Amino acid sequence: MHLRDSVVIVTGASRGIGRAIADRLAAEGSLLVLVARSAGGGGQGQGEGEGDGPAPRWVTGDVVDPDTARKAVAAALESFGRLDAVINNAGLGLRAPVWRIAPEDLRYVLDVNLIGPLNFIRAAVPPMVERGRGLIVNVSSAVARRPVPSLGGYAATKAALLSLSETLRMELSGTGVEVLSVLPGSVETGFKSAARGEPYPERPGAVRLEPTDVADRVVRAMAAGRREVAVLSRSERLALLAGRVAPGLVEKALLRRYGGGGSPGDGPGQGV
Ligand code: NJP
Repeated sequence: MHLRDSVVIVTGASRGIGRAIADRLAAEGSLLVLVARSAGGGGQGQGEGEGDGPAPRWVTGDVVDPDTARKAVAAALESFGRLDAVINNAGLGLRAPVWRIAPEDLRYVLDVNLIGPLNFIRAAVPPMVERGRGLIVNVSSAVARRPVPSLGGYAATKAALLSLSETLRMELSGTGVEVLSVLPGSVETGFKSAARGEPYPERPGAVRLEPTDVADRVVRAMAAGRREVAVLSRSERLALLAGRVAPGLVEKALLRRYGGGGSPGDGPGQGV
């Protein structure tokens, strides 16, 4: 897709990866409708950074509420006359061994990570199909494909989103509407402090991606018409590769690193 003058909705644009994507798209000349419960910190960013086009439209609301998606699509059509892409990026973490997950936490995170994107898909796909073009981008996670101790509940929500995303891509073939699934590894954002469940332990020295790394790859994948992009650090790529050759060894290494949560010494923050 051509990014200049394309009209793009980005959810979860107030900080982190969504904000970096909005900035990158603004620099490419895209016209933005940005969504979050808060409209971000102001100043540079949120699509206002380097672009010379009109200011982005903000829709403040919860992605779990279908009205937020309807308002965002209406804002795109009213302000810019069309809608080219939706980036379902808003999401929430959940950290706990599976047997300690509080059902209400998983239900809430599933709502944000799955029903949120579904609301935007339901609102955006009909006008896109009618126009014969469009792109839906769903930000899932690398853990949707690679189980990691204490991230089973979160991974389940992102695997559900990935499944929805891949099915939608097949269903829309021939309509001109494309679907891109994004699978990031660990990224340096406020994600861990916002997460439900048990606190993430400090891991000093851990190598994480920057939100701008993910934004660059997502925007390039959008322009290139890719159907999937995994954005991983070098060590994550190596672990994924090793997991194919020696799955047992990689599981043991993951258990050593993250803890299994199955013994008294394996409580939150231990074994990492
Ligand atoms: O997270 P964070 P990231 N309704 O917490 C918004 C996935 N991912 O940028 O509403 C509407 O910095 C929130 O804004 P606000 C991850 O699952 C990440 O790291 O004002 N908006 C903020 O703008 C997620 O899908 C990592 O609080 C809601 C944004 O979402 C995406 O990447 C690894 C909302 C969250 O910003 C972006 O995450 C991975 C709601 N109910 C996948 N709830 C990683 N960081 O390591 C939240 O594999 N937001």
